[in-house]
Amino acid sequence: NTLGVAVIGTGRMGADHVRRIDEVTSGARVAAVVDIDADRAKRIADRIEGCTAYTDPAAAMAAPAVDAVLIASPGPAHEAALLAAFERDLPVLCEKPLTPDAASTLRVLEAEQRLGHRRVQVGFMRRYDAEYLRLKSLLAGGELGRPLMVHNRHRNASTPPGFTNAMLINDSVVHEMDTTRWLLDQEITAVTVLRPTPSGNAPEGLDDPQFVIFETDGGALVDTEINVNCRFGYQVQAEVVCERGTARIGEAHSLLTNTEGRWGGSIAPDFVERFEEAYDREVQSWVNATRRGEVVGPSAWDGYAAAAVCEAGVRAQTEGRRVPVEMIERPALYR
Ligand code: ISE
Repeated sequence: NTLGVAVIGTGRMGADHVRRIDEVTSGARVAAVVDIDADRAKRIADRIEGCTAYTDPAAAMAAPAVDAVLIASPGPAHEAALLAAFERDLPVLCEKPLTPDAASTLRVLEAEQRLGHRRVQVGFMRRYDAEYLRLKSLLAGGELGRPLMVHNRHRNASTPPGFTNAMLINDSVVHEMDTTRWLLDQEITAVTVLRPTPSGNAPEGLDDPQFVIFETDGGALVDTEINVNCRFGYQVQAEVVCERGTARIGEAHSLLTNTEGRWGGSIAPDFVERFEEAYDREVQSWVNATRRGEVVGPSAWDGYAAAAVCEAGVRAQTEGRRVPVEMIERPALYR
């Protein structure tokens, strides 16, 4: 029972997921690709046996060969695709953000609750990164004591054209929102954003870097340096400060060289490379669970919680003050 997957959106992430399912993932095949650019969809479909190109997500989902859906279109297109998948009760892996704001994410939560069972896994891939997994199990084991603070660094070499201050929160810092909730098993209760004088590398209209602070309901403080035009590469690091020690990941010391009086290693250029194995594990885990008839991983509730924190984050950024996070109570389906 090979899982026939429809991949919606063939941009950077979508095209990478098509390659992954075609070449890396076991137990699944790409049965359909969807893109508003018909030529692009067809070019990709033509390279894969038994794969059909579509421009309309709902039409792809209606195809008998399609058993599950991977949504990798731009965020504003997610809600319609999710609701179409629910209509056919198809399992979904949806790239982050689940939807672009808390109100639309709530509509998705309500629709999934009407189905009566979970259908969605959200693509917070850091939860599948080997180093984050080790950090999570170390914290859960309790030997370092209670986490007091987390220091995150989130650096991109550069941003695509049109990247805005709001995207800095919604597309980038959203990952730290999710890893904070997941690592600490706490909810974020308030967000503050501070900004230094922008870097000379910052494109017009973007204040880069920024410094984002979360408070949690467990009394922890979490800071994130978000620095998305650092030029030198893609770097994601986290240090958790606990009562009896600290734990740090993201140093990327898998290969160290000594030469010409210097020591060093290399830095991945982008997230597709840095998190390649995490994406592989994420998609394989989704496929395995789906074939067993189960839903695992970050849920639509996690997508909603992140969206609620994003909303507070964008307000904190524009209003220049500490903004409390407003969230509904966790529905029974997600407990
Ligand atoms: C991008 O959308 C991602 O999800 C990357 O993980 C993040 O590092 C980047 O800043 C975002 O733009």
